[in-house]
Amino acid sequence: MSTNPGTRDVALHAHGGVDGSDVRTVQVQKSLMTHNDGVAAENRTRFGDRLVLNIVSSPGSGKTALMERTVADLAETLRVGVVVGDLETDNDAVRIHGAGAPSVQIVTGAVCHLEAEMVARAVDGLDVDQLDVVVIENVGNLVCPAAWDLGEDLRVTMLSTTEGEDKPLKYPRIFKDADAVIINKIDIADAVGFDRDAALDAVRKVAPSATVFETSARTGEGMDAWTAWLRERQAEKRSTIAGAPAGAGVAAAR
Ligand SMILES: Nc1nc2c(ncn2[C@@H]2O[C@H](COP(=O)(O)OP(=O)(O)O)[C@@H](O)[C@H]2O)c(=O)[nH]1
Ligand SMILES: [Mg+2]
Repeated sequence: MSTNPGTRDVALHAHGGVDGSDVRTVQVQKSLMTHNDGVAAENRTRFGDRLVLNIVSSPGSGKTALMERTVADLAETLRVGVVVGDLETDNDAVRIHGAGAPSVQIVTGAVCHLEAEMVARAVDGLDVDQLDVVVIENVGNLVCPAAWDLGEDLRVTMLSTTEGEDKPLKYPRIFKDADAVIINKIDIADAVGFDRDAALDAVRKVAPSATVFETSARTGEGMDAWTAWLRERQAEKRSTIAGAPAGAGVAAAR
């Protein structure tokens, strides 16, 4: 067991014994979250005026496919680097690299979400100064990643047409904090009997202020609106930080 309160060993092994164990577990978890929030703040400082996204969804919604297209579509205008989290394999980092962007894979083993410290270590493998946008593809999961700030500016939650329209209602926490919600795989919406109105209603109910995109990472439909939004957010962050007093180059914490 590690002595560092921010390591996963503590969280994994902190499930106590019998009497009083619940209280102890809560305290450890709290300290873990406090530690995480501190590292997330350091990440935010380190990212400077780069736009940083945290993309979350169920496994297989199309996060990596969307990123492959996004980095290719933005190649002329923005330099994008990608950090990818998965329980095993570096398949996704290889795919992103194949699409033309630097990428770093975090292999989390048994951990079902990324933490700020994992991102801090991964970012050592990216030449951040040479980037305009950093995308963090979180581990595929609609529950665990919700609580962990990674130092991002924007959280993007993805839902695909094959998952069922009510996912935002069933997993509200991960949708309610989203700055954008992407409904992906619209190319097969009809084939899978996707009820678009019901899905949009569910998203609006849980995340009324999120910007909603409907995309197909397969055909490219909807990509223009998504990449235009990213360019706007990136320009906005850059100008906000350029206009901030010296030394204040830190975006507000989420
Ligand atoms: N038809 C269709 N398939 C897609 C789309 N986006 C991703 N996929 C497929 O869905 C599967 C999972 O995609 P992937 O990008 O690995 O999902 P991730 O686990 O969220 O990163 C792959 O077989 C993709 O080719 C899409 O927009 N339309
Ligand atoms: Mg992926």
